[in-house]
Amino acid sequence: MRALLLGCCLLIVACGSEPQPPLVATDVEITATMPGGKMSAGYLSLRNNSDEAISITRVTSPEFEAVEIHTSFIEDGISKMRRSGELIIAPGNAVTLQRGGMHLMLMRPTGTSNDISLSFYDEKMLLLTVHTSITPRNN
Ligand SMILES: [Cu+2]
Repeated sequence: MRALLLGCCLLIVACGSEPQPPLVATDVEITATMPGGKMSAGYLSLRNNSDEAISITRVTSPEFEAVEIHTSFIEDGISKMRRSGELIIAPGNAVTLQRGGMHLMLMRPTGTSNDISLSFYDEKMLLLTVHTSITPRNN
């Protein structure tokens, strides 16, 4: 009986009862769409507190029809962007999505809500859901 109990405890530890959640988002900013526009950009930092690389392959939001992970780059002096595949965060590392670099492209708002939720998935499951508000455009 004792052996069985010990076995259960080990199993729980092995499954990762870590003090911190494996993936943490900070400094989340969602830009307002341009007047008449259909796109917002999302910036944030994602920290991987786990012992394994995290690969984000899909981001969704009920407030937008589509969310893509994009990379900005300069080509012939012009700032462009392309859709990038997965977003990989090494164990113990953080990745910052920011202006001029990787960002989230939030396309075609489904309504007029300023309250946004973003869900981050890997190949298998939901990793994290973040709730935030659109940052007002100051012009
Ligand atoms: Cu983009």
